[in-house]
Amino acid sequence: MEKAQDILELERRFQEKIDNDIRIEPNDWMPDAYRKTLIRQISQHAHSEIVGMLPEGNWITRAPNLRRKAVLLAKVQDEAGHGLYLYSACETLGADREETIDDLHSGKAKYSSIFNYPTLSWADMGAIGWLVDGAAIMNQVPLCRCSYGPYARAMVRVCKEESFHQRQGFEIISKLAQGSPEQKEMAQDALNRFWWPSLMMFGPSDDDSPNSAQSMKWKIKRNSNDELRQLFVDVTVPQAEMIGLKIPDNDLKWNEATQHYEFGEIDWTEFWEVVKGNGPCNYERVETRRKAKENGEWVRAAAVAYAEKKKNKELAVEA
Ligand code: FAQ
Repeated sequence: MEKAQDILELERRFQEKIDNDIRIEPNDWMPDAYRKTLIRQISQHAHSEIVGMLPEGNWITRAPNLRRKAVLLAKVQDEAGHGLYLYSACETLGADREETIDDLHSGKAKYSSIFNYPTLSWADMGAIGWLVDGAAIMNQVPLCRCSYGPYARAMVRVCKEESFHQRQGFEIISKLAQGSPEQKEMAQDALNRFWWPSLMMFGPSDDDSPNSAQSMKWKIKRNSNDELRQLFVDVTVPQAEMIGLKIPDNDLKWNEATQHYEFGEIDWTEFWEVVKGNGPCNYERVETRRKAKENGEWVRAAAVAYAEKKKNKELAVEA
């Protein structure tokens, strides 16, 4: 057992490394609370990538042409890859992958609120790429400088792919916005439905974010929830104007003095309801993932049986 003084010294050295921007690696000493916070954030992030495949997966069979279908398929596969890097990063902290996934299936684990909204039209594929991937990049670019090495390195590749996703979404939405009146209406409707949930992706406002202060001290998070949300609004509003769509916020206005957009109040009651499991698609999303695991049981059993048979054969040859 480490003595209390030893732990204080270890903690002091740990924080010193963080303050000097020296990365923490899996075998380094770290406080339990740092490990727990990372497991919490990275596993939620992994679940978000995996559940995040579902709203877009819904449109793969109905993409309007072969090019759109191939691109959407590739994007959804990328999200699966992101989930796998992140589950691996979580394992480097000692988390058990199966238990982590079971927590998602039992409803114990959180994942991003945004994926509990339905995708009602093809334009939603544009809105998701443009807004949801756009918000994800804004939040994930600073995570490339996270103090924990495996998470930071995973984020570098994830951000490159997300930036392709954002552009493909913007291309879809801008084509629709320049199309027939019906297409433009579809694009506007998708923006109307996805705008506020996209702002909610950044999490509660700084005053109501219990984890932010410590996560910033540990340099897990480099910016606060509100800072990133503001950046997202500042970047996205001119993009909407450029393609002739209207952000659904009557309070939105440019502030010359601050050089930022002011925007209306987020419906935090809706946000917390969705986080608690009461959003439009929470039940359906978790149930789909649970069934996917159940239906894949025979594949895993066959793979294990094959591996055991192969091992026994090798042992017999050695004997
Ligand atoms: N939804 O104290 P904070 C993507 C929870 S990936 C649900 O501020 P923190 C790619 C939070 O967990 C999108 N829950 O927490 C893609 C905490 O609960 P806990 C996911 C939320 O961790 C695109 C409580 O509220 N990205 O989109 C949400 O310091 C297209 C208090 O909040 C990441 O996960 C929310 N929106 O800051 C895939 C990025 N917000 O755990 C497919 C990494 C907050 O104490 C298609 N994560 N909560 O019980 C982060 O940067 C942070 O975890 C935040 C939250 C900023 C999300």
